[in-house]
Amino acid sequence: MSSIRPRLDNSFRAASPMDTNPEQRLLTVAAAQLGPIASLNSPRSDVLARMIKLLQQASEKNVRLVVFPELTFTTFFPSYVIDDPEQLAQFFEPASQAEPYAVTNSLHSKPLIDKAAELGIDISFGYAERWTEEDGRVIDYNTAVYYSASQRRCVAKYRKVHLPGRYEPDRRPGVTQQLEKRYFTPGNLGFQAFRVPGLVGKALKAEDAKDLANPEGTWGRGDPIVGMLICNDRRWAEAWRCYGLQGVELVLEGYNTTAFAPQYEGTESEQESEALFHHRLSCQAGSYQNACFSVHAAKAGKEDHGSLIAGSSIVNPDGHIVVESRTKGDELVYATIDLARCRKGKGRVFAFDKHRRVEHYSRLVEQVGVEEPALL
Ligand code: ING
Repeated sequence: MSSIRPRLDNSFRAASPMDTNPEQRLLTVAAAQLGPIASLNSPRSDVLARMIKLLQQASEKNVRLVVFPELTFTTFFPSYVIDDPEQLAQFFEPASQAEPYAVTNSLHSKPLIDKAAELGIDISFGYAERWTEEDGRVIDYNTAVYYSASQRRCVAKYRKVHLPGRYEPDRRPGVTQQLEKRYFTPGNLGFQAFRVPGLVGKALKAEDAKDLANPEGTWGRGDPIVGMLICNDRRWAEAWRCYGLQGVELVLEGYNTTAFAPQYEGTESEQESEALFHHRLSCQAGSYQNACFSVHAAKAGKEDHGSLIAGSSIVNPDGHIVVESRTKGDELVYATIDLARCRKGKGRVFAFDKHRRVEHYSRLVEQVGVEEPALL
């Protein structure tokens, strides 16, 4: 073919009227991948030291936001049958209406919070939350929080909605357990996006926008819009879309994903590569279909209960993996992203207001399981 086909990237594509050149909203973000936390009684101080070391590395790379894994302080204990309530309690951080973010004062996490504040780095991290209701009822959640260094406080909490696995242990010998339905209650906070202050320059504030006639004129100009997911949530398009319908620009997600389980089909390497494929597929599809960046932080490697995939990554609004971890150990996976790149997808292919036909979507919220068409 004689004619030179223009390369796909932007530099060759003639600017179209759609291509307003929005101001850049640059931000350096990172996934702090943790290697294995071997056992049920791995010393917390060791884990904290590893996390603080990753924060220090982040600071040297001018990273402003670090995402830590799901249940980041301990081994993935839902892989164990833990019948002793005392032993189970040690994995949980108490919280209540009086102190919804007590975790930041816990000896298990305060050194991390203090380091984040000192370095001026926002962090999100997952942990097991033991919530005491006003009436004294205790409810256990698989939770993540967002800590704003500039505000010196947590500004958001998310509780994992999609709990995989089962309630009753699988009593077959040698199987890998997945007991999140046993240890946690499905999250009750929904998928609430939130804005994070202090991360991008010249963010439009409500005060300055109050006399703007057209609210769409503020889209993509305020403080970054963030949503949090936890592990299995990333496999559910509904969860991503709830954030997409809030204009999300950055989804943060930590995970512990089994690489191999003896009860499933396939060799260790076959299962691990399939698990990595489905992890990437979920993250890339979610980002692309909601025109947002996403940051994914694994707890990876061989823990006493079994092995977990790595694959920590940063994905862009076109669904491309910008950067991915190269090891199964502690590793900072970082990139400078331009949140303005969300505007193309949000204004064209996924301009939800122009293209969605909600009159046909009722099954999505009226049905839980499959209802097949009648047999012929
Ligand atoms: N772990 C796994 C995850 O969703 C899983 C559970 C693995 C479900 C593979 C389906 C397939 O990544 C957690 N912690 O949710």
